[in-house]
Amino acid sequence: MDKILIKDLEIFAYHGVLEEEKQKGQPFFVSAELYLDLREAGIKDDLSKTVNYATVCELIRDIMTREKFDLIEAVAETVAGAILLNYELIKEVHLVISKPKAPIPMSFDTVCVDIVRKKHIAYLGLGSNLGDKEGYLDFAIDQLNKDEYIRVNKVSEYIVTEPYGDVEQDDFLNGCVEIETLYTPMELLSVINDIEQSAGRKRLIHWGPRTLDIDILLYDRDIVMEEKLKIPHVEMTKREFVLKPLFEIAPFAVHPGVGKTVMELYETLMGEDIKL
Ligand code: PH2
Ligand code: MG
Ligand code: MG
Repeated sequence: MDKILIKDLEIFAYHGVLEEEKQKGQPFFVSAELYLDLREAGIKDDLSKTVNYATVCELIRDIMTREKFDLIEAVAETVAGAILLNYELIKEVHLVISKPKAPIPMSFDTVCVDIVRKKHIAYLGLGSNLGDKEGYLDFAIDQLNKDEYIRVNKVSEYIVTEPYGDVEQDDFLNGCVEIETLYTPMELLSVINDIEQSAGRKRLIHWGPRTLDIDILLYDRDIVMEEKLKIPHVEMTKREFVLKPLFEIAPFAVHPGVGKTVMELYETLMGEDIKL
């Protein structure tokens, strides 16, 4: 992808673990690679189709002079997040923050942190089969959207589905959403657990009735195999109540484990050709 580069922007600031660093301050240098598509701006010679690097520099300066952090890690994290949140067009940021006058009693050129942060695309499955089912799914979408680090891009129709599995229970209302997020998979899991909790979810019976269930189905093309979190969702290829709404909003999203699109998975599950 194209990028805009800012090299060694000098900013005098007061970050450091030592009290003296917070009192006296020192120079910091910031280099940033901003990933965005520059084609249209280049063809049309139009600033509104790109980002103004001067305003990005001002944003970096404002963030670095507004607060005193202990760590350059924290400076970098905050600056990267602010750039991604403030500029819709920027999809990814590579950031180097260096501190050439760091208090190290030896000769050295500089010390720096170098991080990569990006907007991730994830697909979530929503389900409810207790109480105001539609209200709970709407609530989930609302809460996701209220989170500063999440934006809901697409919402499928809600469909009524028979309970899958052996538990006798009421029909479900299911749907899927596409989100853009700065969260890691684990952070996202914790956010959706909180949303389930605030919808009054009680974990009484495994696979039993619930006011609100939110599952991470896909997260970029990543594979996550943690004790508490498996992505892609392990059951998704077997479930019509997942694949049908997911097909509606993301037919060409790829399941990285089996290397197939949602459309192919849905066709395999249903045993028939499905039209777009
Ligand atoms: N969720 C389950 C178990 N069974 N059946 C349907 N139809 N919809 C669901 O969301 C669902 C289910 C466990 O998450
Ligand atoms: Mg579930
Ligand atoms: Mg769940």
